[in-house]
Amino acid sequence: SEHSYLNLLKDVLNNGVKKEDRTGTGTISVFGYQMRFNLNEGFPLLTTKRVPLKLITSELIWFINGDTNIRYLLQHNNNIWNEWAFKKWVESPDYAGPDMTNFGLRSQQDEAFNLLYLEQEAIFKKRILEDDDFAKEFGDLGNVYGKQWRRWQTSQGEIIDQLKNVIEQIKTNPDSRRLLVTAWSPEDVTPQRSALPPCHTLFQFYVADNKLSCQLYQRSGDIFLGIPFNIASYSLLTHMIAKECGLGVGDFVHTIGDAHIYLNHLEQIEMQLSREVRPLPRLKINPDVQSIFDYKVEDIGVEDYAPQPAIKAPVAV
Ligand code: THF
Repeated sequence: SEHSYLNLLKDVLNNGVKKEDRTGTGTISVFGYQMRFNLNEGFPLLTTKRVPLKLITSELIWFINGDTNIRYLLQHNNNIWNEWAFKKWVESPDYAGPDMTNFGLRSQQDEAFNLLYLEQEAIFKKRILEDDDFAKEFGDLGNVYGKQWRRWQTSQGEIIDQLKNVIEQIKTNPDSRRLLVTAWSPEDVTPQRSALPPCHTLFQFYVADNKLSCQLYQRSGDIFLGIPFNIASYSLLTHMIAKECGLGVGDFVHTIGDAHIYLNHLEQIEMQLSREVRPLPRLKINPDVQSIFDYKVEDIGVEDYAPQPAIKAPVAV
């Protein structure tokens, strides 16, 4: 239930160690943590703050479609991957605007700079949406999830559709202990090949009693902003695949390596922990969609979702 997540927040606040990180923000962190959500108890979308399911759905459909270009996300008013594409642009010879070095931190600390940043970000978004060549060059994040799940490239030049294959295996060989999809490729985790090495390294399915369970190994998790998205996203994926395979749903097991709270999220977390938990919503999937590859954002929704208000927080880049 949602308490698994709230306990994660409390455990890291109480037992986490201070640790510097790539982004320069600073974190408190623990290593090795596991949560379990029984998907029959409701859909695990947090109620102690509003979590935007529309953004989670469009991101997941983007992955499932094998897309790695943020243009699709922007067309769905989804801005959660902008910073990583923007970074590539402002560090390229093509960029001629004001210096954007370290824009993530500076935009939080310097209001004048923040205005410059917002201006450049708006220009960037408009060009991604309107200019095909620009979008091809600067909208693509490289070998991120969509590519790795659907178009894994082998050193022999073959393409492997891991997602399609795992669904086929769940249908024909449900007792298999090899129902895995990996996003992590040692060849690809260089800045040239992917904007951000995948946080969701690997996931595995498990079928028992005609129910489909899923476990994610996440190497690194931003507990306040990312983890609530990730829980809902993999739970939704499990529902979609279970439906396609004629199975019920079991558990979503979430295993995290470096589970961290950014130091600029502490006040938000204190507020969230002071709130009462409400009943989880129920997932509604359009029953007419047969294949996981045919979903549109409108096909997914929740019922009886009555969360407390959203809590804003800066994302570390
Ligand atoms: N980097 C960091 N630092 N944290 C992450 O969670 C993260 N992600 C993805 C890639 N890199 C990451 C991007 N996922 C939000 C949520 C998920 C993200 C990125 C950002 C976020 O800001 N959510 C807001 C709402 C945003 C909005 O309404 O536009 C929220 O309040 O939940 C790990 O997957």
